[in-house]
Amino acid sequence: MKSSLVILYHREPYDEVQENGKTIYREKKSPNGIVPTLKSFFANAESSTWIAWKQVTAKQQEEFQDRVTMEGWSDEAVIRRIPLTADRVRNFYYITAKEAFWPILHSFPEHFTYESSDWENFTYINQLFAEAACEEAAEDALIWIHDYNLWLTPYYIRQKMPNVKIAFFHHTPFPAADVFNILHWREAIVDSLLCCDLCGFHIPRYVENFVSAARSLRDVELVEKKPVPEAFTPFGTALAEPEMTTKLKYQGRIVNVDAFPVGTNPGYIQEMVNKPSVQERVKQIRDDIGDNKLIVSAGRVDYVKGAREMLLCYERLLERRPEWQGKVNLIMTAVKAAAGMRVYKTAQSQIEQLVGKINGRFSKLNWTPIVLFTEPVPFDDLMAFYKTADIAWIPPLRDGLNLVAKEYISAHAGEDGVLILSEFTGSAVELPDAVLTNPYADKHMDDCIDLALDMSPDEQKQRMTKLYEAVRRYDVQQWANHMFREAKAIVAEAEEPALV
Ligand code: GDG
Repeated sequence: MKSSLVILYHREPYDEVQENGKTIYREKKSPNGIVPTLKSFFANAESSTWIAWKQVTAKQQEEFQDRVTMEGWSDEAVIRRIPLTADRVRNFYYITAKEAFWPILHSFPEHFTYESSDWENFTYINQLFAEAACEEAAEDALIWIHDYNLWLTPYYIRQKMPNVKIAFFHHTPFPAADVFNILHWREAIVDSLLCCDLCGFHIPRYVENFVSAARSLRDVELVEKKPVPEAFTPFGTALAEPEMTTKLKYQGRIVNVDAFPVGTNPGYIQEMVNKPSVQERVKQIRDDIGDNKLIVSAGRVDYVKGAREMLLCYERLLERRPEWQGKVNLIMTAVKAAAGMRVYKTAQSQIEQLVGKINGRFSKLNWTPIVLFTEPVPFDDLMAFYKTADIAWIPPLRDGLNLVAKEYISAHAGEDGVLILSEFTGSAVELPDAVLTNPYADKHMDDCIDLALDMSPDEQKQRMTKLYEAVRRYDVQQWANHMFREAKAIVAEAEEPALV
């Protein structure tokens, strides 16, 4: 049976576990709930397919099972896996995507390397995804593609299925045209994105950046532009935009463009932080640190995430205001990248060296300024860190959105707590009640950490109430609903008789 919904996401939605000699595919757990949310749409579609890649050895490839079903999901929901050898994965994901596209998407042209990229391999894998999608999709299906790893897939699908509906969502920023155009494969990428019916981004600024890149390369007509939806700050901060393009026309086809940021699942996070095991952990942490202020900073090692700037600011704090020595603790997760992702090596050693230096310089027998985790901490621990922390410090130099901000707010609903959030994260234009910080300006960073440490409980609660309102209103369900609502509207529009 052909599928009415096909999702292409390079990550698999399951953990592979062995039970009683059998392989079970169990839904992946994450606090933001993207997989469980998409599951509800899978359940409602008559039949659906999720396509992802799976790294295999040559031997595994021989007897590879390319279609599996997940425990607890409908039998009509199939996971289709594209087997890739380690070499192909390395060239596709670790090198071409992370060394060429990632730095450009995040406006770090100085990190861009072109020589080691393998465009042929990238194209080949995108073609494999497109072929699999065309095999699975019904003629009137919706194909929803996620992220820049699959930039070329819409083009190859459109060649084979001229009438199928294609939606694409970018999880990263989309940079200004003069940065995007550094990619010398820019025409192929833009041509492919212009094959979509809907091209989605987190925030209006990225929509506008895409539109200006597309119009700098191709004769694209601007059909409709509107004031930005009320969820977004229209001015006054680094990534704000007052207006947003919503429709383009290229070679006779309409391309809808839109901003709908990913949300989190606040109800689930509250359930988690109130579990007895997490409450017990919260109590242990409080017993350990007493009345000290606790700051949490969570994320992956990545030069875009601003960990270096945050650590330098923390060091300046302990120097500038020595009364905080022994009175503040920073818990930091900087989860290291997969082995072989050489692009993050420098960022990782920078973090480790700075943490070592700060701890070496300021530690006392009974106090260590920073606790660093480079392996992922268990989910319950992360929830306990959020719940206990007086401050969440999120300093990226650039970030598509940042879900940690929304997770921290969800854990503090109705309570106090301060969120320091970089203006250069997409979520900053949704969360103006955070302490918005500019990680490129030392003095501004210093003022923001001072403000957070000195903020009265009343002001904290007032800000947190507004922050929670924004996170609750635009949660992960709303994100997926938005996408499916828009896709349905596109189908309806296409079916309307043309006016003559
Ligand atoms: C991309 C874009 C965009 C972090 N440390 C641990 C841990 N985490 C979890 C957090 C959160 C997730 O990882 C990180 O989410 P982000 O949104 O911050 O970032 P990316 O992974 O870079 O994701 C980003 C996102 O896509 C969605 O569109 O927001 O801008 O770059 O959920 O909770 N989880 C556990 N242990 C840890 O130590 N268990």
